[in-house]
Amino acid sequence: MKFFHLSDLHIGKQLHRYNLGEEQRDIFAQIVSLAKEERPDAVLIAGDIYDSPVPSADAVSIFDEFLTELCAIEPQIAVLIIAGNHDSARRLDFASNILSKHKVYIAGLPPMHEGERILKVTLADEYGPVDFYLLPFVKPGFVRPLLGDGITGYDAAVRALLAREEFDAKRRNVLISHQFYTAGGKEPKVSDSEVHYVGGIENVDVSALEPFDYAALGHIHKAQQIGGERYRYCGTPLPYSVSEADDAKRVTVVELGPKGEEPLIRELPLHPVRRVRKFAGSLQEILNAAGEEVCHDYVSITLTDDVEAYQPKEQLEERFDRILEIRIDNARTRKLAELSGEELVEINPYEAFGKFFAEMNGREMTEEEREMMRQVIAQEWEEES
Ligand SMILES: [Mn+2]
Repeated sequence: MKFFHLSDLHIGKQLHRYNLGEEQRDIFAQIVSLAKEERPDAVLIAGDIYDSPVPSADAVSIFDEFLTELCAIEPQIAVLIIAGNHDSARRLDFASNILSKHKVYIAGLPPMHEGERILKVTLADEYGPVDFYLLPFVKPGFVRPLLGDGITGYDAAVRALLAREEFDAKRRNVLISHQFYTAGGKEPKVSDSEVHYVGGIENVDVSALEPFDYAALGHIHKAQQIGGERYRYCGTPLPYSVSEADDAKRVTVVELGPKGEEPLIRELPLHPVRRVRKFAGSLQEILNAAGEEVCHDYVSITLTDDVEAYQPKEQLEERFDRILEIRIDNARTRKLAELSGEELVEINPYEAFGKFFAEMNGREMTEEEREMMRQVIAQEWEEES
C-alpha cells in the first residue's frame, strides 16, 4: 500500500501582503505529476486545507482544480481528507457523501453523538486490507456531549475517541489526525506560521498512537517525526513564514508492507516557484547579492550598517521584486531596544501563575494544585478560541 502524506495546504494564505495563489497552483501541479509517476493508492491530506474557515472563491477553485486533477488519474487514487483547526468542519463536509462515491473521503467533524464513529476507509493490496481512520481536528468541547464533562484536555479527548473504536490488531491501521502531538513532553519543532498555544495546553502524547502502523499527522509546518519513525508530520508544501526559509518542503511517500514490517518512507522534493530567503549584511553587500536567481524570490532583509544608509528601501526595491520586510540591526537599534526594555519576554500562563502563586504563598504549588490550574486554564482557553 503506497500513499502520499500531505497536510497544511493553507490554500488562500498570504505571505505578508503577497497572494500565494500562483505558488499554490504550481505546487499542486507538481504534486499531481509526482502522483502520475509514483501511482500511490491514496493521497492523505491531514487537515488545514484552507487557511481560513471562510475561504475565498479563488481558494476554493484552487482546491477544486487540485482534486479534479488527482481524481482524473487512472487507475483512480483514493483521496482521504480531514479538517484542521483552520478549516470550517461543516463547510468542508459539503457533498462528502456524494464525493465518497468517487473515492474522495472527507471527515469534517469528529464523532459527536452516540452511534457516530471515526470515519474508516478500508483499502486493500496484496497483503490484505488497510484501515484508514480519518480523525479531524478535535477540541475537548466538541466531544463533551458524547464523552461527558470529565473530558478536560485535548489528550483525554483524543484518547476517549480512539477508545470507542475497535481496531483489528491483525490488520494494518493508519490514523490521519491534526493535533499538537508531543513525545513524553518533547515538543515538535514549530514555525511562525502555525497557530498554537504555548505551555503544552493542547498537546496529545504520541502514546495514544500506539495502535497504528502509521500516523499521518498535520498541524506542525516543519516535516519531522515525533516519538518514532512511523508517527510523522509531513509539513506544509510551501514555506508560509520567514522562519521556514531554510526548510526543504517535500511530499512524504509511505509504503506499507505486510503487517508488522516498518513502513518504507521517502521524501520527494518540491520546488516552489519562488523561495523565501533571508539576507543579513550591509546595504551594499545585500545589493551585490541581488542576482537574477534570487531577485524574484520573497526576501526578508536585515541591514547591519552602523551608519544608516540613505533611502535603503528604495534602493532595495529596485533590485528585489518581493520584499517581505526590512529590519535594521545595528548598535543604535540594539541600544534603543535595551533602553526601552522592549525585549519581549514571553511567558506562558502556567509559569506566570506559578510565579504569582509562589510569591503570594511563599511556596511552590503541589502537583495537585498544578493539575487544577491546568484544567482551569484549558477550559478558559477553549471557550475563548
Ligand atoms: Mn496548519
